[in-house]
Amino acid sequence: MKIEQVNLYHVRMPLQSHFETSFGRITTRDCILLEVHSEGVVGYGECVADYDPGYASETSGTAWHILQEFMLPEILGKDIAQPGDIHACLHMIRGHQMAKAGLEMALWDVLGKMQGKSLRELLGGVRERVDVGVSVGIQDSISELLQAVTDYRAQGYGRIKMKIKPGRDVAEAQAVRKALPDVRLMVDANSAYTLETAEALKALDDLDLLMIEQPLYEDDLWDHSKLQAQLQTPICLDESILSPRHARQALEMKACGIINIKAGRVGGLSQAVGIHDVCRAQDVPVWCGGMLETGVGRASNLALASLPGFTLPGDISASVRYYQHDITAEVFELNADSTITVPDQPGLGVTIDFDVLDKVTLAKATFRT
Ligand code: OSB
Ligand code: MG
Repeated sequence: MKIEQVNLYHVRMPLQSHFETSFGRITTRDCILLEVHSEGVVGYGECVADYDPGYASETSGTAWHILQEFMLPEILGKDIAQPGDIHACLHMIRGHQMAKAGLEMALWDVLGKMQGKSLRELLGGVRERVDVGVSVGIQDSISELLQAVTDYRAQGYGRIKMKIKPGRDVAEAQAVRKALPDVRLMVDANSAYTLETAEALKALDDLDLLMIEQPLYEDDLWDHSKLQAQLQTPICLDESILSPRHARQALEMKACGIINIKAGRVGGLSQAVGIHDVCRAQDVPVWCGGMLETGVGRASNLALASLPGFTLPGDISASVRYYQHDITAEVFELNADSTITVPDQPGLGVTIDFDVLDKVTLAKATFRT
């Protein structure tokens, strides 16, 4: 794949409803859409860095800067055999996983279109539909939370994740468990606790939760290990795991029992598959996390989640949960069995709706050899 031209679109999408986590509330979602031109084929990738550095240190602004100044000059004109090979070209760029992952995703789309293979086929996925759940933000009151989760349950979601933060955790989870005794339930703290404040989380052990996601700071592997020893509920790491090495170390330390894999957070699909492989070799379950992606990133997540080790439902909800008008012509719908069907067309299997893209694009730039 000769990389001849890359177009960047800074996109800002209005969310259907606000999304609140322990690090803040958003009403719009930023991303960068990458459009790679190679030998007559055009592929798309989504860089999932948000406008603000709340979830991770990368932002749409830093990703644009790093892509423009460092990554694209390095990659333009290169002939790449496999999408994961870009990391050898970019080895002098530390961090910036989400920027790298967006570029890698576009190359997977190009490769699939050239070879007439879906991303699922290219990655070795084994399922045609994948189990999914919905991630519910922190609500203004417990009654609004109960309304939100029962609505999602009625729509067919069999797994619900609720966002928590100190002071908005145990009572909320107890209320949801009481209202939905059979739902597969879990919580996500997005690094809002310390070992001391996490004492409160021990009460969650009575609620039959699937897992507690990322209670402590992202660089606190060791403290997660101490906390896991005090909890029955498995800890799942999200923010802490940026590479297959981190995954191995976290498992060696018993810092978690489950890993959330987001291709963006770990530098791309090839590293995501690498983490999947590390976990699968040790029978550690993984699942596909989400970053409120557009249809482009959602297609990539569905393909990733079709790999055999993804045995828990992913944060991959139907398109309408996020956006009224998505930038892809394809709309992802929830099947009656709480699954979403994995695209089977070449590459990501999605087409861009340029009328919508135009309306949500804040800035566009073209880079050529
Ligand atoms: O921590 O999993 C997270 C969204 C943005 C940033 C971080 C997270 C999330 C979600 C939403 O939980 C998952 C989704 O539905 O895309
Ligand atoms: Mg998370």
